[in-house]
Amino acid sequence: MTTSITPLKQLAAWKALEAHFATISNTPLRQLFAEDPTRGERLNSEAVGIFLDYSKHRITDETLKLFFQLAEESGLSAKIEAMFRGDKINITENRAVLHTALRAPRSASILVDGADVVPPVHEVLDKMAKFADSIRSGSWTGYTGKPIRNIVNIGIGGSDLGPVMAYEALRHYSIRELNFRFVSNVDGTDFAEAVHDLDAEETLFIISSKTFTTLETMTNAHSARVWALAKLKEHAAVAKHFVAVSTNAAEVSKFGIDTANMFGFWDWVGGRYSMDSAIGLSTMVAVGPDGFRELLAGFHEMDEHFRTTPFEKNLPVLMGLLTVWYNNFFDAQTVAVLPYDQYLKRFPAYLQQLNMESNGKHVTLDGRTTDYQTGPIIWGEPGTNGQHSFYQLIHQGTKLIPCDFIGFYKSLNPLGHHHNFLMSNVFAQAEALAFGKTAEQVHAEGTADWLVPHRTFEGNRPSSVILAEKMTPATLGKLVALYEHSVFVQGTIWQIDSFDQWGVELGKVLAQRIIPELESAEEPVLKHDSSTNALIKRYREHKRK
Ligand code: G6Q
Repeated sequence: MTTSITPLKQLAAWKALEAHFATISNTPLRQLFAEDPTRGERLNSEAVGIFLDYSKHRITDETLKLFFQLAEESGLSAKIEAMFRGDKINITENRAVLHTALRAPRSASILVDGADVVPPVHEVLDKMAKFADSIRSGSWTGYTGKPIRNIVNIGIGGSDLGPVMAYEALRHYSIRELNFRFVSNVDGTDFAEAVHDLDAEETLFIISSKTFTTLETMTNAHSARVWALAKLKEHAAVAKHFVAVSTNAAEVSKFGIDTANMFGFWDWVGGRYSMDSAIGLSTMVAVGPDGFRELLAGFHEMDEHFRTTPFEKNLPVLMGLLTVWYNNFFDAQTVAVLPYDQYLKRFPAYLQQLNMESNGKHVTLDGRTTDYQTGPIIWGEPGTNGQHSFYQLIHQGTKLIPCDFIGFYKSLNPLGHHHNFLMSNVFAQAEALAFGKTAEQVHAEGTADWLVPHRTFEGNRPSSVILAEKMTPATLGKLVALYEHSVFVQGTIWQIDSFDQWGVELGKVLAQRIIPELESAEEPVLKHDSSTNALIKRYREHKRK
């Protein structure tokens, strides 16, 4: 536990923000834009090829000034340095938080407990590159001599969401001769459907698990071994069809995987921050070692921007502080992330874990219960699909939902007018949310009186627009790092540990207790609450029928 921290609500900047909020909370964006014709050109920042327009937020220069002051009073600069330096800022697990070291150049040096972590990072990257090249070139063959055509990543949570998201995002750059599948759920359907049309002789499993003890992953890994050996027969085949990504060499070799085919990482890499560690092995096989290094370079550029840029121009700082503004002052419960790029279809799901597992906490670093809201709910779908379903609620519902629109100047698949149509929707949605349509305007269109309120849009719904050149490995790295650091900024303001995840433990422990109660031949003596007891009994009865 750290020494006591001045509670957030007692900080001078927080109090000033409360007073300031009272003065501007009802000011419409229409008015803010009318009063300052330069607003749309002024309130933006561009760095490392990422452009952020934050002019359509319910803020003034005063709001920003107070938030930068809040960031200072919260010690954000020192916290950033502490993270990059490798201090053990994950205090409840006594760990350094060094995903930034995973993308540090070879020439860098970062010490954890006196040892430089950069050389081992590059050793693993080099080993991954050799392996990826051998699969891509066909020189790594299966046990019966056939080249590998299918890669199945088995992992869950941080060992799945990053690889899936990155594979989808970088599909344009991926080797088309290989099929990639991802199995995460302990529901047998996930595994069965993933392999039903695959030939075990041509299939390689990457078992991705930091601990190599996770129930879902190990259950799927064992089923994969049974499935593969049903065709390949010899146990020796495991070495040619299974590799592991893990920190646990003992469990990896117990499973039967040669540790020569194990790719390591370290306890200072959190699961949800691990897509650029060896957990990204499937990504590297897909896009090749050069593509993966480009991805890492993109991450690193954003890291450097975050570490060195004054708050006023710092993209993750701006985004993080804006999230706090709506979360804590406007009582917004969620943030919608709306990528207008089909390749980013899994990005909102990825960000769900990144944000919600990091900042879904209610105890501060010094052990107090927060008397304010922390992490928002993250959700979203790629545009324009959402416009034909849930956008209605964002435009005319009763909830305030800040939106992040993400778009690109260029499409990787230029096709007639598609891209202009797509991007026109980004600009139109942000415009409609901010400025709406007044009753006068609706009236002037000849709408019947009784229908006017239904067709009026009050506007004043905030959004950010994030633009970049096109989807590339480097762009993806920059975008992910942008959100990672924004999450860090939010966690710093809220005084929580963004890097632990105790909240996922209890359910896991209880499931372990219930498994034998579902499987035992004899009727178990159930000692849960009456609802859980009844559900277990009912399940056993129906399973038997
Ligand atoms: C992420 C979490 C969690 C973790 C999974 C998988 O930050 O710690 O999502 O990644 O539980 O864990 P293993 O990689 O150990 O199987």
